[in-house]
Amino acid sequence: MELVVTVPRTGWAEYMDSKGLRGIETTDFDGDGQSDLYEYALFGDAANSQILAENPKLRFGTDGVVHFAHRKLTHTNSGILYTAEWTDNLVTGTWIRSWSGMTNLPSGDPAFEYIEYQLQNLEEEELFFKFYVTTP
Ligand SMILES: [Ca+2]
Repeated sequence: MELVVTVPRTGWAEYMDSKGLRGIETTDFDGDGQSDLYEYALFGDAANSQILAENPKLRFGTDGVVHFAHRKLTHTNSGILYTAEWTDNLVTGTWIRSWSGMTNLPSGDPAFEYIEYQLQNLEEEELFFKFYVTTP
């Protein structure tokens, strides 16, 4: 008896095939300064240097709430992990993944949504944000 286990392909694997990419996350196939993985994860085109990924957006609301938003693939098995962190001190602070709130918003493209994180009631004079996309 032979047992064959088929692992479902991720959206990242499908994307690499469709674009003719080499499958190395840090490769910049089209030479535009953005990695193939970053472009796939954030609405860019890894095979077209004219279509760059969309960087996260930071907005300070008049209500004192800080909004940090990024695009996120809606693919159920995208093969991408999105991590957003903040700290109030780059020397002595720790990077925090806990936010006051998080909202899913439509992006206008069915392949993506926006994830918006909120921070409120903070007394800090400075805030720093770190964002990265990785494979699991
Ligand atoms: Ca690129």
